[in-house]
Amino acid sequence: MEAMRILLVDDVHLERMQLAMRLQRLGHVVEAVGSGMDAIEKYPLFDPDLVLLDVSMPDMSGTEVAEQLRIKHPEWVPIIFLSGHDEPEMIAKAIDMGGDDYLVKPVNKIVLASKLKAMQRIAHMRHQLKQASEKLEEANDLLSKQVNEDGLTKLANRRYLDQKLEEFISWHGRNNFSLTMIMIDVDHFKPYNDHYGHLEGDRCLQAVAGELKKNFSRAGEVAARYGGEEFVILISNCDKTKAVRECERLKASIQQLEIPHSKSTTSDIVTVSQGMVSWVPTGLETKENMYEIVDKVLYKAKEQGRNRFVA
Ligand code: GH3
Ligand code: MG
Ligand code: MG
Ligand code: MG
Repeated sequence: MEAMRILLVDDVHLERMQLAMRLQRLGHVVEAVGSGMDAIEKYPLFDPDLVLLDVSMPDMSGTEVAEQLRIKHPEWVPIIFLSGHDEPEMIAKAIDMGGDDYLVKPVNKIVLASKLKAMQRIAHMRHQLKQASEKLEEANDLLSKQVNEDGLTKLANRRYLDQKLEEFISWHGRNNFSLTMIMIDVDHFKPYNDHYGHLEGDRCLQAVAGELKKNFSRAGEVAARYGGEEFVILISNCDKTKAVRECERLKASIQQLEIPHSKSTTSDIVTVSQGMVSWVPTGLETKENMYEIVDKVLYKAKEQGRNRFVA
């Protein structure tokens, strides 16, 4: 069994020191304090597995200390009371006040050692429980991240985009703010894949996504993979004038990647087309409607020669 961290609280210096020594000899780590106030202060710093608590102390009784500890620290750490009294009523009261056990002073060596063993079992279970719940929390965090993330590009996925678009529509509708939505499609991506291979195609999408992430990661901005080689950007509280600048910026940032594309009839590097809409939602628009509208605008950009945006 592993050693415990024991917080020992007793106002009588000699008794405290003797007991501390015995506990240390049994292999435990001991923090010994002489008053209830000190115990309450030390508790969170020391993070004990067990508290040995003298009942009768001048400033604050052991039962009062136990009560306070139980209120302040909901995670249950065993408390064993120490007392010169062995009346049943005293024992019953101490347990009622949040104690787990009761030892009569002077504490018998054998009794002490065996009670400590029982407490070690509890400490061991507590540690295991804590580890398990930490692991569970980690797994939960990972899962909730994965649920909203596109595996290839690490951008937000369609699921997250759908959810945000609905939220944005109703929020901007309520507050009368402009919302901007940009749909982006990689130009001539099928010939890119055919010529350079699917793996290189994936790398190209990752590079494009990297630029989207870089350019649209502020609060109120969402960069997501809509599907295939298509992406959608949402920009909160953004009107058309500002949105045009964003589209220009994005076009330039994709171009500066200078990814060679020998099969493009638009350029000799990878380019994108963008369809953009900026509007003040009524709040009644559906996400399906908006995808359809922005897709039509994107189609115009394709028709007009690609590597451009249409608003
Ligand atoms: P346009 O300029 O009109 O957009 O032409 P395009 O060739 O880009 O259009 P099209 O929609 O015909 O081609 C899209 C291609 O994107 C086809 C598909 O194989 C490829 N694609 C979709 N998702 C992925 C992916 O995850 N990885 C790779 N490597 N290719 C993908
Ligand atoms: Mg005392
Ligand atoms: Mg496409
Ligand atoms: Mg395309």
